[in-house]
Amino acid sequence: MKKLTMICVLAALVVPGSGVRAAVTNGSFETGDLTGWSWTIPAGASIDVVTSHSDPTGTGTTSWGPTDGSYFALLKTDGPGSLTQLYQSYSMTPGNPLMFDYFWDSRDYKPFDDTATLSVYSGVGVGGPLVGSITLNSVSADPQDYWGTPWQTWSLDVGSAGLYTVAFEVRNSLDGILDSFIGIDNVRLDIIPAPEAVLLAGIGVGLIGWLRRRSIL
Ligand SMILES: [Ca+2]
Ligand SMILES: [Ca+2]
Repeated sequence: MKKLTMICVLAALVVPGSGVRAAVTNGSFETGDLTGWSWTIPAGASIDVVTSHSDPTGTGTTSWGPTDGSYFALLKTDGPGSLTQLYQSYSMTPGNPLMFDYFWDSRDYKPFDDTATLSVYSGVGVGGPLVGSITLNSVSADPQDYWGTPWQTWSLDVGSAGLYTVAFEVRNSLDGILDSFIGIDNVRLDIIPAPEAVLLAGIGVGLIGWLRRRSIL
């Protein structure tokens, strides 16, 4: 509890003049590029801003367009254990969740357990303490190999006001032959009316609550 208080105080001190945005910058990628975002792209991996994506040999959903506007971000991993990250920092307060649209396009099969995760770090950047992380999808949990999901809307609420970095992540497993993808669009800070909010799980001593709202398609 003492540590938590210290983190919040530190965040309050860092916010002024740090360049951290209260709102999301280019959350729908309508600039056609990654303006406003930071990233980690290992060798062979990629993050592109695209108008469409398809996986003709996949199972489940196999083609995607943007959920908002004309563009979305497409993250690809590569190499054993390589982690591709796309992130931005926000001053967040309880009841004002970060919402985003997301899909998963696995190009791999069991036991090559590629995974997509959402991680939250304290402060600016991904070098700070990890507040919480959740697996959005993984090959081992998919109903079929080479699985793709429709776009889904997720939201992330915090239990304590502070400065956080939210990272969308895709990781390769065991080999670098069959890479997996995630798509991200329409990232925004929003207010969910209480009756619509359904708490799935708590992470980190109630600091973060993760909400899953609905599927779009
Ligand atoms: Ca968009
Ligand atoms: Ca793989």
